[in-house]
Amino acid sequence: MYKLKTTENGLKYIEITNNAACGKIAIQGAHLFHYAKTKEEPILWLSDESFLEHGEHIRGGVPICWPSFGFSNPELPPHGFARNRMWDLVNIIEVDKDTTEVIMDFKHSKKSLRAWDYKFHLTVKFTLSKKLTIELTTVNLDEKTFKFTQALHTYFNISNIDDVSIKGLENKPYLDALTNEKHMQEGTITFNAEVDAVYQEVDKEIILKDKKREVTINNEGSSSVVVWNPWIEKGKGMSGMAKEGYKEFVCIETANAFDDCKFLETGESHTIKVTIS
Ligand code: TA6
Repeated sequence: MYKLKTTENGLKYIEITNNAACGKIAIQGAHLFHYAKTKEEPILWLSDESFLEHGEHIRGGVPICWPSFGFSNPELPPHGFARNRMWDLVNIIEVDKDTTEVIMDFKHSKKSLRAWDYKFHLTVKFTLSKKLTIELTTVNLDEKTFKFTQALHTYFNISNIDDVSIKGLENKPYLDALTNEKHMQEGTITFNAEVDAVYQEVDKEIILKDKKREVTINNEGSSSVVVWNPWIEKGKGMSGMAKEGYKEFVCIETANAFDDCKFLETGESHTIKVTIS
């Protein structure tokens, strides 16, 4: 079952329910801001102070960072413009009683060409079932080659930041975005301070181990992963985040960032995909 709804603050979204899961996807940014398996705690975190207001940034869920991750393109807003624009709903397919597919797209416009002078077609396919998959495909419709970076900036709901660990990134090189230094990951990742790390050469399943459950993350078309938690001080200053909000989530972001940036020639496409279970 699915419904097109609008929040009291004017944010248009699609509400999806099937036997296996439920979800909510805002038309603005094609932003999935709720996903939970039936009778389970949400997998995705959504800030209690998130605006859910048309034109405002949604804090949580899976922001689509495109065509640039972070500040990698100084001419664009941080994390690019795709997450702030209205996408088009292409189709909703109820594959079976446990599976719903939602396809949305976003093409270049006079406005986007002013910000980023390339013609493109961006399509995202969400599959909500016992697993969540998100596939984001970029097609270069321009006569020029373009470079882009991107991330599915997933906020995972956790019991407490003190009680989680991340496996699967051991012995991977990473850039510490806080110091701009490069290191090698030793052992599992735990948290006792702000973490903002871009891992490269990622080639296997990642496991987020929480007190209450384990969540697995498998990536395709991506060899970089960003791990982020703002901790106390940074967390206090983040828009749409409560003072203690940092305790409730960790971001593990399937990306094409930094060394894992992508170049597309005319007519070429690239798909990045995350499977969360
Ligand atoms: O992905 C980590 C990061 O780049 C952090 O440095 C922090 O800026 C975070 O994204 C939040 O970004 P946002 O623009 O969503 O507030």
